[in-house]
Amino acid sequence: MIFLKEIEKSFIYYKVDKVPIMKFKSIKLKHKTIPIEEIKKRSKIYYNLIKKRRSIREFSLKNINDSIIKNAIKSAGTAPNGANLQPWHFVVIKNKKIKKEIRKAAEKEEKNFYNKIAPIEWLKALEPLGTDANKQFLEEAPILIAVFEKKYETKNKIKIKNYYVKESVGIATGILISALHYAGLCMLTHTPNPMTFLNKILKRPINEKPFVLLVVGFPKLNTKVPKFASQKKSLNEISTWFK
Ligand code: IYR
Repeated sequence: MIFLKEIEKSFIYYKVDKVPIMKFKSIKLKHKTIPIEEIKKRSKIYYNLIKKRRSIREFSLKNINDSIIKNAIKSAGTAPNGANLQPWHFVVIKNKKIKKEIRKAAEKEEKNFYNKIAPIEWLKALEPLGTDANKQFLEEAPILIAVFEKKYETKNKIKIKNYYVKESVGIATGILISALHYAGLCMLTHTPNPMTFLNKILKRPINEKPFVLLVVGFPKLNTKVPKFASQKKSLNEISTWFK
C-alpha cells in the first residue's frame, strides 16, 4: 500500500509497506581536490596550530571585534548535526552587568561544588589544574559565549524533536573553539555545575539547556597555565588502526 503525505510545500514522503522513502532535492557538491602534497602540508600546519591551544584562566581587558566572533559562530553553525536541525543557540555576552551577574551565580554553584558536593576523587583529578571557586575571568574576559543545546523546537505550539543533540552541539562547539583559536584568540571552556542559572540570566526558553560557557579573549601578560594540561596522550594511546 502507498500513502502519500504532504508535510511541507515541496517536501513529500511516501510510505511503502510502512517503510518511509524520502524524496529529496540535491545540488552538486562543490569540492576542489587539491594535490596530495598540499594536503599533507595542510594537515601538518593544522596540527601545529591546534596543538598550541591552551585553556586559560587569566584574561586581559582587551576588547574583541564583533566580526571575529560572528565568523566563529557562523563556522560553528556549519557543523555536521542530526537531520540538519541545527539544535544549538549561541548567546554572546559583552555587557559588564550581565557578566557580573553570571560570575556571581557561577561562583555560588562553584562554592557548593568545591566545598560540598564534589567527590574527593573529582577534587583530586582537578588538583593539577589549580582550579577553585573563584571565577574572576567571567568578568575580566571581553566575551562570554553561552552555548545552548535545543532538545526540541516549538513551531505553532507543536514540539519538534531534535536528534543527536549532545553530539551535534559538541561538534559545533569544537569547531567554534578551533575557529577562535585559528583567529588568534584564547579561551576557556567553563562548565559551572549546574548551569541552569544561564537560562534565567540570559532569558533563554525551557527547550534550551546550557551546554558550555566559552570565555573568550586574550591572555593577561605572563599568564600561567597548568603544566599537567600540556601532557597529551600519544597517537598510540588514542588510536587503533586496522590496515
Ligand atoms: N566546574 C568547575 C570544576 C571543573 C571541572 C572540570 I571536569 C574541569 O576540567 C575544570 C573545572 C570549575 O570550573 O572550576
